[in-house]
Amino acid sequence: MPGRTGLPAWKALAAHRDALANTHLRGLFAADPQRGERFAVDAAGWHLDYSKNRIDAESLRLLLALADQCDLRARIDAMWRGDKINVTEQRAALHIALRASAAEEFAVDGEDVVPEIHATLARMADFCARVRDGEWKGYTGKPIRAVVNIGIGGSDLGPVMAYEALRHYSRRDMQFRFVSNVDGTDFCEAVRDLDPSQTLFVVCSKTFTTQETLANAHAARAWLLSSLGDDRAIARHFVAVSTNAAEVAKFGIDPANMFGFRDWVGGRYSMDSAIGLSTMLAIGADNFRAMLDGFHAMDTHFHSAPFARNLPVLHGLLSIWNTNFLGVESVAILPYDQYLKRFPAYLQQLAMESNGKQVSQDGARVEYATSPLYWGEPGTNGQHSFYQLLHQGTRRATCDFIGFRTSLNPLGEQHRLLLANLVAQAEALAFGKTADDVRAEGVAEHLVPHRSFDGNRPSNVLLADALTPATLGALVALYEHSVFVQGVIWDIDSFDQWGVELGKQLAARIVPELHDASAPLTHDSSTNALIRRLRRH
Ligand code: G6Q
Repeated sequence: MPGRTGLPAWKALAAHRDALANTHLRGLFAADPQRGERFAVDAAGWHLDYSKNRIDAESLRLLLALADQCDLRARIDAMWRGDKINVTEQRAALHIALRASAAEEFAVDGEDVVPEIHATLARMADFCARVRDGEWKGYTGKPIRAVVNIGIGGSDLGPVMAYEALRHYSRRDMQFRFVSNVDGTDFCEAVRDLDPSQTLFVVCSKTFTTQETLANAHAARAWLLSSLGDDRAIARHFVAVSTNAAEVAKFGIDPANMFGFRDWVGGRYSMDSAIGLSTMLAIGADNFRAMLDGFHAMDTHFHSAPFARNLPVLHGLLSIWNTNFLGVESVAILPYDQYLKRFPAYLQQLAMESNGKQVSQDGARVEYATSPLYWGEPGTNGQHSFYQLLHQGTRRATCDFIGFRTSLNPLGEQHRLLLANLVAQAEALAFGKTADDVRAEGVAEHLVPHRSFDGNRPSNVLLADALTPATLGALVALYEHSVFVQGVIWDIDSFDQWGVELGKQLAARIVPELHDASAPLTHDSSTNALIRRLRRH
């Protein structure tokens, strides 16, 4: 089988890109008055307008042919079957089972995993109800009023993003904090105004061996015991979410207070597993289930819709077009909703840890670009900062604008202002402003180049009616599947993360070297000098 760049569709796309080189979005829209409606798709409460990408009907036809030639359908079926599609770790990637209905079956190694998932959800719901109702008491008999999630990476970014996104639906008489960084500042600032007797720690770690999480969990235990003074308090103030019952017990958390999941849930795909316990504590079990239903609706669409009308497939293929054929290097995630302020950070991990790889599944170096960089901020704030580069810079980025028709906090005209800005930015990027238009406004000739906009800069617009648990779930599932589609086209394992290992190993070696000033240093001269400098201070 030829490598990806040798596939007929890949070659045809390269030729097609050259043929489109002088085409501007202005021309494409002028030639097809229906383009805005034609290049759009709806699924699971979301509307994707992808018409402002530099594509025509032939580009789409060729991208869909590329999906076929990369066996996308077979790879989706393999995911659904629970095959070990995470080849380097020999694991299934079956996060779709986390949101399956009780009537469905998903098997790993011949065992249906859905009953266990629903049993865990029921335990989580029962626990959350008891904490929220005040029935679950702290060691001194007071109800819990603060929840501190301790975890990092996939055990933090999903929970904190979901909490912030769904804050509107959360208990306002409780505090929710998220501690991830091994920097002691993170923990100290998170707990400084909390009452230990009313604080519950949720220690989230799939492996329960992660250095940062264990350091923070030990700090939490010391903080709690310095106030409550009795080891028996741990059982009332600590719960764990993990796959590793032995390590949880070793830490001193009663396995009865542990919520489990399985190794076929990748960290960055785990916010809808038991790792979502803090989310459920905040929004309640019914809202959590509504979020799972949103995930499930997008899963069903992804699995069953023809590729030409399939939202995650089209979204993923457009990223391939922009990355591999138009040379775009980054994707700006621009939610026009303040509640989604952590969504860009969440997506950074989802996309870049999944597809930031340089070898194909069989270990050969790839000869094409893989994941672009992801970054972003909520609009309209970003407009007053980095949008300058998006409009007139020499670096090419694509933008995903995300917005909601209605606001959860209507405030006079403000939602209309917000939405007008979203729509205007996508329009400005696509169509720009020609030098002639600028001159016609009477601008002095020497300023014309400064005030012209080339346009022809691609973007997607994603709209839903309102930010609800269900639309959030569907949005996350859309990106999960888009990332998978891109990984299939790039022929990489989107579910491992070996690239994070080396830094961890080197840090483990340096910790004792910082501690012991007499330890010989055998690194390079820069690393040695930095360690000596840090020892002095
Ligand atoms: C995610 C990664 C990584 C992981 C963290 C935390 O896909 O695997 O971000 O989530 O390293 O790991 P633990 O949950 O095991 O502490």
